[in-house]
Amino acid sequence: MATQAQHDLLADKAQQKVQRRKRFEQVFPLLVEELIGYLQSENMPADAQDWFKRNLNYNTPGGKLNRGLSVVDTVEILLCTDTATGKKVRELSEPEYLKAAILGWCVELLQAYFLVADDMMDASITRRGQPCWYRVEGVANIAINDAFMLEAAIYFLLKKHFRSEPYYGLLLELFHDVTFQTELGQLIDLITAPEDHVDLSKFSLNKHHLIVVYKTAFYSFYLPVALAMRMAGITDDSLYQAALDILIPMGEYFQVQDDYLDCYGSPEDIGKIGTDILDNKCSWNINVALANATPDQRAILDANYGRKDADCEQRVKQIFSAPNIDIAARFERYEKESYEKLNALIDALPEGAGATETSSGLRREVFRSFLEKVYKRAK
Ligand code: DMA
Ligand code: MG
Ligand code: MG
Ligand code: MG
Repeated sequence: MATQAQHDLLADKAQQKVQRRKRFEQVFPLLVEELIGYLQSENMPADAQDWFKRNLNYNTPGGKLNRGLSVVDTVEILLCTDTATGKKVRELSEPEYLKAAILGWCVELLQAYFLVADDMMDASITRRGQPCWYRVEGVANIAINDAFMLEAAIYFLLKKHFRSEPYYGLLLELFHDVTFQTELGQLIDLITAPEDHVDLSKFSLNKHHLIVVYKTAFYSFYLPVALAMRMAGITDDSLYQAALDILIPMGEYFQVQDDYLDCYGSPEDIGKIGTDILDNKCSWNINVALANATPDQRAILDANYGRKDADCEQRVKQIFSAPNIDIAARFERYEKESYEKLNALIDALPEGAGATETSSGLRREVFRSFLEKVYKRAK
């Protein structure tokens, strides 16, 4: 049983988490003001200003904010840890915090941009507990331009706040590179799941690996940490490679969770209604099922997967939970093994590698705190 002291410590940690999130959220309205200020300066009509504001507020906050908060957390770990003792020795200054938070919101804007488009392409219904943006009254295909505008907001904010920094070009390069990688991932996700032609023999866990690394891991895991490393003045390429070597498998684990929750999460928790079976997606669930199905089960999967029909979807779900397939049990095992594997990777990282006058070098805590945000998540 937990002692009173342990209990207090946990309550304290939970409280800190709420505060960190609140402080980060308070920055967003300032950025909206700056963006709308630009439209005003260009004499855009009031209805255009209102539309953009609604787009920004509907699609950017309201998620878990793991990506954005990880930028702030990483900057704090890199700048405020004493290299020798590994202890936190100071707080971020207000200007440092603001810069880190702006980079964090730029990652959240990138995410908003991808999600608005993703929901149209995946024919999804809800996102973060509300209708997908393209399904809001009067929006429809305007959502395509709205997605582009969410992306444009990133570069407006980067220019405004980072143009005079020596690492400005490197931030742009990072955003451009991971955007291209994510779009490659979305491309292979979509062409592996044609709407009118189901062919489960095209799927494999190898294919799945390629899709999820590109569509999710680079922008969701590598980008936040790499941005923070740039801001902390880390220049050694090998440290970016070391970060990538941990964050790509962490991102893969995260997308397997997403695939699992698409079928087994509750819409109240995950804020969205799963569409992967209807959409013929090359998800983790179907690949694990294919690897373990009997010929009879395989025939049922062939006949029912990827059909836009709720009864077909149910039949697929039944196969997923058959005793010899039992996706839920296999996922539980996968989750445990991934957690152990990721912790081993983190433990092997040389603590404080690349330390300089201004930064404590790469710290294991950067990766631990990111992993703790997603481990055993239900949403
Ligand atoms: C997520 O893929 C990838 C991007 C780039 C948004 P997904 O369609 O599985 O995401 P979700 O389940 O959130 O719609
Ligand atoms: Mg989707
Ligand atoms: Mg998708
Ligand atoms: Mg999904």
